[in-house]
Amino acid sequence: MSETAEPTVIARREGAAGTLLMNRPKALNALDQAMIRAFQAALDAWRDDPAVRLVVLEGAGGRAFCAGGDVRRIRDLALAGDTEGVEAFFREEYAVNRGIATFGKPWVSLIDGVCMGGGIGLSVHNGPRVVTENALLAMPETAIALFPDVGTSYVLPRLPGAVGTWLALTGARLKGADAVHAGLADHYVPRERLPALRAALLEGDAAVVARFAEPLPEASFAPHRAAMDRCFGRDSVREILAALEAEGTEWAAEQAAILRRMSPTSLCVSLELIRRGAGSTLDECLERELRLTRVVVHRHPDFREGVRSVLVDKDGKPSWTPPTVEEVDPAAIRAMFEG
Ligand code: QUE
Repeated sequence: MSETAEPTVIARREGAAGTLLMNRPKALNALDQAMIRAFQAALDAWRDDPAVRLVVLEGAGGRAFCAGGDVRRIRDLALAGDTEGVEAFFREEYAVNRGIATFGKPWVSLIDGVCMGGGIGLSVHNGPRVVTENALLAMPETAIALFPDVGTSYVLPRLPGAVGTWLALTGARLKGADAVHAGLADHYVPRERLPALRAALLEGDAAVVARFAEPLPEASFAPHRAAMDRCFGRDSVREILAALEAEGTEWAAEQAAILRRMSPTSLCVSLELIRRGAGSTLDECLERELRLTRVVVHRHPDFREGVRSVLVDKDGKPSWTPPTVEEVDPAAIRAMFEG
């Protein structure tokens, strides 16, 4: 506890903009409930305020935009059997994601550093979304046996080809330019130009972003796009693994090896969620995600085990139930969606 507790979200009016600075740099600006409530308060205060023409969102500390949600606390609440506490966290977080999508004014994210999970949810549903050469975007949830939430079950199936499925299942990290190619960001601006861009945005016209944008280098995953679509376009994780193993390339073998480390249940849940999301509205996706948190967080051992392995003990040796994709019962996955 620090005596001079700084707010973890610094919300200000600057010129014609509302500015939001996520300010928990030691936790890579991971979202806790106080931050989520600060976001909701800003949305409520600025939505109908004509003096606020746009919002600028940034992360403090130079390393991260936002690393995700406070999943360590979610795990503690789950271990304590606090279903209400867990429910409140996700309900409030997803309400913020919905509020950003329906804000009605530009919500400019300046992504200069790590942006994963919850950070994607704060940026992807509105725009323009700006990335620098220092940005690193990912949906890493299958490593902790969660699933792509914060409305990304709506976004991911709408990315080109099977890119969204690949991102969700492997947790692939995209650098700034790749994130634009994938459709998770709109503009690539060098980090050194951000202060000038920020100053220009305070005048209230989000279209200035285009003047700072630089041409994109080719996507680093471009050579693998055809194989990605061939393999990750399948309708079961078993088929995806079989397709990857049949490719016979180094890239495909790497992807299969990555999938083999993730929670098998989470892979199956995530794939089903993305496939269902393709035919749903954002609201329906957020509602489905919220229902799924109740099952995944409280009624399955993998989430606790995944957070333990990745964030608590950091041993990188999760023990999954069941341990392999081959042992996952498809009927059990369907049952998780029925609640
Ligand atoms: C998967 C995740 C998360 C993750 C790592 C994963 C996640 C998350 C964090 C995280 C990182 C740094 C922190 C923190 C949390 O890491 O959701 O508090 O300081 O929030 O492999 O889903």
